[in-house]
Amino acid sequence: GRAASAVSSQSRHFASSPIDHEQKELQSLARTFADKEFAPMMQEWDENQIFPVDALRKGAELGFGGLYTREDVGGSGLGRLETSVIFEALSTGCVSTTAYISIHNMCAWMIDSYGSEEQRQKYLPNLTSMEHLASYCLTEPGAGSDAASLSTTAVKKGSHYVLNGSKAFISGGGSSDVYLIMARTGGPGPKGISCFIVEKGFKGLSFGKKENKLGWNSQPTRAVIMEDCEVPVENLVGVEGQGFSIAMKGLNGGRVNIGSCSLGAAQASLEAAIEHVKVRKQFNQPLSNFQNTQFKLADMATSLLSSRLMIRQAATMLDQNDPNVASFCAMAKLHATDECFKICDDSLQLHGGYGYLKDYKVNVYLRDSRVHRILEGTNEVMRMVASRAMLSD
Ligand code: FAD
Ligand code: 2MC
Repeated sequence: GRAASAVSSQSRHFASSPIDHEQKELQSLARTFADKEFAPMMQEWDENQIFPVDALRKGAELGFGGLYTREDVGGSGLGRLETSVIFEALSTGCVSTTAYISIHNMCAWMIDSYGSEEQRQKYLPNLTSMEHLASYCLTEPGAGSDAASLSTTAVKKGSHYVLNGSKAFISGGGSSDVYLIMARTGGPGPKGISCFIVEKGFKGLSFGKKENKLGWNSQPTRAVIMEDCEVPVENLVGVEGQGFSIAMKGLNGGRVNIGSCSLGAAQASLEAAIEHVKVRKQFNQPLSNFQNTQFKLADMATSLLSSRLMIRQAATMLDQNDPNVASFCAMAKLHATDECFKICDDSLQLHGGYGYLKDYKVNVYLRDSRVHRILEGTNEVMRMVASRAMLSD
């Protein structure tokens, strides 16, 4: 793929678990891109809520639009471990923008894995180039953590399904061209849910106001509303009743991706803390001379490493189609998003009052990574998934 073949000469120190030569090259490629295209803009995109579509398309030229999508439709055909390494590196430049790319990638993978050949050929070339953008639509006002209780309906009428209902908190909502919408075609519970590809122009599809958020400001979040929305029958993904399973399998990868974005936030926050404590002096010496500072840095690096090891193990299990993958993805997401948020907060503390100023970057990493403990399944839901796997026979 494009990402796999591109090589960058720049190498950087990452406190890292073992990755091979090709993975290091991908890491370096993504970090160089993030340093050049994301990092200088991150604070402006955050402050002014700018969705940087041109930067996304530049990233797609390197293969970031379909990292784990097959190559015949323009994807990079990489594994989940490589994908995780790339999302971590990109997030050091902008967490919010990278997280949107990760959702787009999840949608492309769902069409690639469960869509018909016609759907693949129709939608994926434009998605892998990010000429078109994609959104994932599961959550509803009345169905968040209890996603299987969703109430959007899809009723088959001749050559179309007619969709009615609304989706809440949709990342990319209103800006994306393609929406993967989970809707009920059958009875209550997970088995009654189906997955549809809905295009922005389809009759009966509209959007709510842009939400004002604590972070993730470089991507719009809106409600997606369906009022007698007509979707051609050929836009059903897989078969009726398969939608919840497709949605959950997409999210296993999504949870590893979001965890990877938290790793990038923590890595960048740790790097910023190291720079700051070497330069800032109090009591006639650099902050780095105090044992509290030294121990704090050691603790931050230790929990970053444990998070990274768990995320990379879960990614490897996805690559290997391991039967226990759902609970490992859940535990990795739980651990990495909680620990990495704490690393961002510790970095802010080591910056003192300067950490609280918007002139410094650490506040953005903190705000952007806070939501990773809530979305793609709250960390309480992650505990549910992990404990159910342990307690089931
Ligand atoms: P609730 O389910 O109401 O949960 C509230 C609290 O109760 C949480 O702490 C939760 O853990 C806890 N809780 C709930 N049930 C239990 C239980 N059984 N046991 C213990 N505790 C429980 N969704 C999409 O489909 N697509 C998107 O693109 C998308 N993007 C998002 C972007 C942002 C910025 C945000 C904030 C959300 C996004 N979401 C998206 C929605 C997100 O997935 C949900 O917010 C999340 O799943 C939680 O649902 P909820 O907000 O309804 O919270
Ligand atoms: N991987 C594979 N299959 C899964 C799965 C997973 N992670 N989670 C559930 N399933 C399967 C499960 O095996 C079962 O299938 P089967 O009956 O064939 O055995 C089916 O799905 C139903 O599962 P449960 O019986 O566990 O259903 P229940 O309703 O009790 O709980 C729960 C499901 C809570 C795990 C699910 O609703 C959930 O994950 N909720 C959180 C919702 C969420 O993550 N939303 C994120 C929205 S996207 C987002 O935030 C973005 C930013 C994009």
